[in-house]
Amino acid sequence: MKRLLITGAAGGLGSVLRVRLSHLAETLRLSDIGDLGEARANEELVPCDLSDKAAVDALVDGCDGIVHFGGRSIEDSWSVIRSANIDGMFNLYEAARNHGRPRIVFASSNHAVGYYPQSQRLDADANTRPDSLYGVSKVFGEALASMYHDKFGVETAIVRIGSVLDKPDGHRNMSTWLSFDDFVSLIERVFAVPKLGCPIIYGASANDAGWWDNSKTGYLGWQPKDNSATYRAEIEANTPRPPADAPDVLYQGGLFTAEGIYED
Ligand code: NAI
Ligand code: 15L
Repeated sequence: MKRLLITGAAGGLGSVLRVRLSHLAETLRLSDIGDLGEARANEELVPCDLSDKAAVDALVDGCDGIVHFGGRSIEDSWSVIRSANIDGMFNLYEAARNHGRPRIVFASSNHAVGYYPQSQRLDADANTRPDSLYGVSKVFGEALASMYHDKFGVETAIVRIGSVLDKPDGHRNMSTWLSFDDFVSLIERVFAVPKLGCPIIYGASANDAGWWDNSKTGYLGWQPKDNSATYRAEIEANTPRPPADAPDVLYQGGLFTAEGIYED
């Protein structure tokens, strides 16, 4: 494609994937409210606050695809969540509707289903059970993507990301781990398939201890290769196991279920 927009490009995922996804487009348009550093050869930097509707409209103009990482990525007060994740999503989808309906990868989260017990296996048809205002904002984003698909034909890969890390570093993310390599291969498939639709995909590697079933999105041809089991001995040796009644052991969303409501 000619131009791929990555929002949240200064963040943890964006700063790695701006390099790992550069082959997907002639030009990467990188955006954030944070410091984006220097532009590399095929990059253009467009700072933008997602809550600014006019700025987001201009940001999306001319883009053939979008990887939407921008927004608050953990629990926070409602005003912060609303501005970045609710208003920001609406502004992005309005801009996509106005500018040629580019295909979108939406970084949803396991926290959209975080209150499910770890004993339960989920597929794309599971009802949402958000564990935080952050999780509620991801449920909103998923609903918005679905509506813009049905009403206007904007295609979105809704990726309920687990935990993207170089390697798993705790017992819970033996189940939730998504390697960078597997995430890159998923995004490649999203932009390669002729027809995407608006699927829900669980963003996890091929972990033996996984909780999620992606069989409904087999048509994407995504085959994650990494498996947290490679690191099991290391985790067992170095990381104390939390008590059996700890949120990190009971719920898929782990400690997010124990968050209160934050004041501004
Ligand atoms: P991050 O917090 O490191 O990056 C998010 C970026 O969004 C930051 O650079 C921040 O400056 C930017 N941002 C925040 N508010 C903004 C606004 N109003 N306008 C423009 N930019 C704004 O988060 P990370 O880890 O890179 O995650 C990226 C996305 O993936 C987030 O949407 C997060 O919710 C989602 N996700 C990440 C997971 C992970 O394992 N890292 C797991 C599940 C979901
Ligand atoms: C998320 O949604 C967060 O953005 C990330 O920072 C991690 O907490 C991840 O979920 C997780 O559940 O490990």
